Amino acid sequence: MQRGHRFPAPPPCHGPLGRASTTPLRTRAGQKSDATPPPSSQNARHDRSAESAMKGMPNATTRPKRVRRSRRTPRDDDARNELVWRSLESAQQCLLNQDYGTAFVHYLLALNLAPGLKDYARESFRVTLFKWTEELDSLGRVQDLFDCYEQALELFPVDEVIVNSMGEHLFRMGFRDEAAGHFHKALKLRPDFAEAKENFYRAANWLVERWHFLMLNDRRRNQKYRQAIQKAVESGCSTVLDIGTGTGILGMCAKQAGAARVYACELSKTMYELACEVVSANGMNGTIKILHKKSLEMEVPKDIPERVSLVVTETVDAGLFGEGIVESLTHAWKHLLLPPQNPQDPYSSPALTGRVIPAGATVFGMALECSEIRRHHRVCVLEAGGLSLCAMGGVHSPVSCSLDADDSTEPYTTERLSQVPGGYAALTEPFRALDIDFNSVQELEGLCSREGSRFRLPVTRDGMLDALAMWFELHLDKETSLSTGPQEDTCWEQAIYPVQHLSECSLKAGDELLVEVSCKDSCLRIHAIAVVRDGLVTSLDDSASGPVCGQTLGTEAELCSALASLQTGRSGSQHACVLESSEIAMINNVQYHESYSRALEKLLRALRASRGPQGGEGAEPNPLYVLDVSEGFSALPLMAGRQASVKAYSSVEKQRHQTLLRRLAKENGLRPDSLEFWLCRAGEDNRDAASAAPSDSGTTMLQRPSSEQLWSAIVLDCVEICGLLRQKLMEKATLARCLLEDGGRIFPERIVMYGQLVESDALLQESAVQGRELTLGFDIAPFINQFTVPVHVFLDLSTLCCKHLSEPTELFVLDLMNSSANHTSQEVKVCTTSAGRLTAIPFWYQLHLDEEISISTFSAYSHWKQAAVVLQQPVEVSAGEVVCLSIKVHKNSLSITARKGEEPTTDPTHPNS
Ligand code: 44T
Repeated sequence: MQRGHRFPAPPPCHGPLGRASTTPLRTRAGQKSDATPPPSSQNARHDRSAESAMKGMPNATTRPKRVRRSRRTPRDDDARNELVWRSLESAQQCLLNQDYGTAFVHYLLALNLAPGLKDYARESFRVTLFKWTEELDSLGRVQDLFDCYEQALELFPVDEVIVNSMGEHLFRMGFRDEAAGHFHKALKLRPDFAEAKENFYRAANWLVERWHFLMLNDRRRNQKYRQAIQKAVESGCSTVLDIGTGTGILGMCAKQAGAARVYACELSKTMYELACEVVSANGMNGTIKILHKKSLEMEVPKDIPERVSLVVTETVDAGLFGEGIVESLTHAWKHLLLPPQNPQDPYSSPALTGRVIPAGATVFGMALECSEIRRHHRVCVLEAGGLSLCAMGGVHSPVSCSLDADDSTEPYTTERLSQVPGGYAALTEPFRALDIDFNSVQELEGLCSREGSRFRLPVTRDGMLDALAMWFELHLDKETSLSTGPQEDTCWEQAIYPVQHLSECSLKAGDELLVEVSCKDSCLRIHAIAVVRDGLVTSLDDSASGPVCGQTLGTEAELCSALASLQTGRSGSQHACVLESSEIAMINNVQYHESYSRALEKLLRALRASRGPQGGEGAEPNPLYVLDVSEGFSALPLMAGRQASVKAYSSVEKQRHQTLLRRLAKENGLRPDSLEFWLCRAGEDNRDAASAAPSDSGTTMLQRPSSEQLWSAIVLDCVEICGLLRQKLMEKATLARCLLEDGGRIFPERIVMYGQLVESDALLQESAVQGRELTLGFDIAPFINQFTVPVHVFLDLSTLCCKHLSEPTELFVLDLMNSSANHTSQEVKVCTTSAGRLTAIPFWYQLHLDEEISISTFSAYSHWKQAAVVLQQPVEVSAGEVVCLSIKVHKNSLSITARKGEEPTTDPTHPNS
């Protein structure tokens, strides 16, 4: 639910691409930071001298010179051959000795001297390169690492494995644009290269956010923008700047409307390149000047030769200001636009004055009850799996706009309220929270310095105050507006400000809710301050418990003085702890904890029984060891640690998570030694092992509890919140199996993936620009659709607009206790239950903890979201027809293709074909 973590943000990356979540590549507003490359930029790498290129090599003081000699004598040739063979031999020997750096230097020398041997040595060269760069990576020698790749690519410029692998390093280090380029190239070299394909999709998801498709498919929005631009240009605005041009669409509208000169800027490199392609494909090459720049960095005449008469922009997010429109327009008025029209002179020429589309906006707000928002932002249960959770009281999510919120918090999250699972109830009427005139630089500048405005909202029905929501009407000009409201038929989401006060807040019809709307750090904020009931003001401030300010109110002045005496803002509870909203939803997932608690108890009881009585009277039996390697916060070790003679190990890394677990352990009467933190131990006892693979704590963690002990149970976190299986899951399971005592188990022991055939227009809309028609008459689809990805994540299947064409069907099984295979390839026949256009196959998992107990990742209170494969080509089906699904799981990438039952499969290598 948190912005930047839910759809349309991409899934977090693990495994080969590292843990993207630890690389802060997104700004608060969700903008990509590819405008500011990390320290060692592409150019820096290209500008390097040959000397610095040698830094990547150990024991190397001189670069193998590629001196071209005009004439060679036979003696020279002999000497050269001798050198080549000796180098090759040394390379192989070093490779065997795991001295990869030296092996790499020898290979470079040999193959540069004798290119004819490249094919012969290719495989070993690749292994050497990968091993050596892995080592450089773990030593943090980034520059050296890329030097090696560049040298390797000079030798093997069309080796798709090397190209792809370099892309993986680039991606992990934050050069996402360049990484995507490498994956794309690798795929061009070998179109069926599964790893490169998965990597490309992952990068595409980062680089071109899915809402681009929604916006381009929103015909009404496109037409309204075009109309407003056309009118402005026809009225005389002849020079135009499109800020945040995306695919270039608004700039092209201006040009088409007859603007004399059009400029456009775009901060994302990928989008900038896309805009260049689109503009040129539409025959406007050279007529629109596109800059890869943030508008705030633009100057006249350096970047554009003149001030413009019209700025067009759609740099607005669900919270209106989150893409920085206030700063961009303030800057544009000062540096890029002609002076505004003088109100005293309404007839001044539009060609000599400046104006902005959109001209302004009106923001609306509303209070609401919504159980889905509640369960993601506050702990609602007091007990789970037999554990008391009272110590969780102070936990809150990182979405908060209270006054003392720090950098780690977001002021709002987003939600499409019309589709929120479980629905919502409005507790007040929508109210007009703010009006902003984008044509007034004074208003733009004053926005953040102005005092917050307070509103008294009559409560219209009883309910729990879970959130305040905001949306807006964007006034393109005097006649045309676009609304992002929850009632509209729009693809826009609304900004959600969860109410996170310690005590629940029940409102009653007839109450008055006092809210404050303000603008801080260029973000709109809305904050519930107090409730007025029967003339009594109750503060909603957390520093107070219950009604702090019982004051009878008569006049407005009395209310004001009562409010003034109320402190606003969270004063900070002693026990406050921030958990991700998905972690809070997990705590609230009672069924998940009950299931784990029962399964763990069953297993541990059985193991204890099988060991029989131990030691003498009063002697401590040997403990049973339980390890939970969940990602992020997990209370499961407490469920194990609660039982007699169990030592439970948690792998939570963050200090605040450990503190919270200790507090819970104490509250639940666990003995202090029954809960331990595995990472602290792993750090102390196995420092070498841990530092050898810093990017993969998951597998580093998988070790014996101590040299002479094995685990009784290992809890593996198999499914990411976004709905995909975790990377390297089967490798981890294989490793975990080796560390289990006799009778020990992995939880879950088996995962069954289910899927369902559906017709969903909604999924298509956010997957690619639809239809054969041009977009506003422009050819855009083929370019942006290159960034289409087949797997959609973070879906709420319960509210996805779709028609079911089949029953849920088992697609495949992963046996974590048995198979060592990490890929599966399978054909499944599904019988359709209704006719329709099969466009997508949503999928989810049943996690079997043991024979009897299982958990679904698609249940009413699940903390997991679901995912779906969107088919490249829809398949028309009639009711009762059989559809054959060909499912391939390779490492972590899943692909599903569908064909009608009777059609022969096109894959001759398929085992079932
Ligand atoms: N999301 C809408 C936000 N930019 C739209 O790089 C609505 C989200 C949304 N370039 C569901 C539905 C919807 N100078 O490419 C981006 C961005 C660029 C700038 C140069 C600047 N100062 C900026 C600021 C942003 O502008 C483009 C558009 S931002 C639009 C945000 C369908 N979820």
